[in-house]
Amino acid sequence: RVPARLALLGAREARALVPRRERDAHKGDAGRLLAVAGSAGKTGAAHLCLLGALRGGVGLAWLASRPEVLPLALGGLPEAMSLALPGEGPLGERDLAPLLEAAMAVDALVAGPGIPRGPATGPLLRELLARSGKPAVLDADALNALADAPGAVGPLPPSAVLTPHPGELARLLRQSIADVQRDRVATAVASAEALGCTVVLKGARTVVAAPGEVPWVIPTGNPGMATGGTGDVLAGLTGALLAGGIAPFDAARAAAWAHGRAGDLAARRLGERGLLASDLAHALGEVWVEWE
Ligand code: NPW
Ligand code: AMP
Ligand code: MG
Repeated sequence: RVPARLALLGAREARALVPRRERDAHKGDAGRLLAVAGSAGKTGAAHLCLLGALRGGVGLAWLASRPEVLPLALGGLPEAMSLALPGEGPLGERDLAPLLEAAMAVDALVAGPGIPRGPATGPLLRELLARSGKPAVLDADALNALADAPGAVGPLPPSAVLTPHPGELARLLRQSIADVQRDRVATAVASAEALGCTVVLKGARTVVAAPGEVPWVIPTGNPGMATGGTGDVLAGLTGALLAGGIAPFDAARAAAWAHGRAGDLAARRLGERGLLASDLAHALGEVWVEWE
């Protein structure tokens, strides 16, 4: 269905979604985040996700991944902590117990960037969200894992934030990428209604939709962001805002806006061509300077 209207998220509106830190805040107030990310060939996805979360202002962040991934993913990131998931191969049933225990000690979850997936990964993630009750960002291969299950992809908890690019949303909806892109706002709205949670349809002019809400279009960002790893930074940043207690739809909109603005500031210095995902993550600091 075509939405009645849509709204363009302005700088002041985005900024108003992220409260200033209280003068007496401690790291627990800033929020604790558990990120399930990374695999042997994709340690960088986990690194960038954690970097996005830490530059996004999270108080404490843990990476949960296979043991051999951790040293590579967390190299150069001494602020992050880790949880080794014993064993090897795709994430599945046996990973539920350690993940659930860790999830109960944090304020929000991120799952997906670079994770190894198999037939049991989608059910594991659904179980983790349902049993922990924590707000969660699902990105990248967490979305593909949900799409791997046969039949239509069923609803998720309302506190979930999905951050698909058009290829990932096409897989989830069992449509073509052209179908998704034909009317991005209508597709984002329909998928948020069908999945029962916030959907961030990424790409030039990101659309953020949630059930019963007017969809918002994010005007920040540039084609320099079309480079590996920028989406992983967004997943971590969104998780940081969720962990800080911001409601899912607000966290999703603020994160998408700030992520695009950081991309714009970094591209001014490095050029669209020179921009790296890690530059974008570090430029989040410049966005917070503007906002604070
Ligand atoms: P095409 O064919 O290029 O035109 P995949 P991925 C389409 C991790 N990473 N508009 C695209 O289209 C991620 O976290 C690890 C239109 C293609 O069909 C994931 O876990 C990195 N189409 C995993 O790798 C750095 C668009 O989607 C498909 C589109 C795979 O993620 C890289 C590609 O998507 C990466 O972040 C758009 N705006 N955007 C690391 N350093 O460790 C995408 N498509 O197959 O899901 O592959 O996104 O690279
Ligand atoms: P991913 O494909 O998961 O790495 O995510 C790519 C990130 O870069 C998303 O946040 C996109 O919205 C952003 N991005 C990619 N291409 C563009 C573009 N041409 N204009 C604005 N943002 C973009
Ligand atoms: Mg991605």
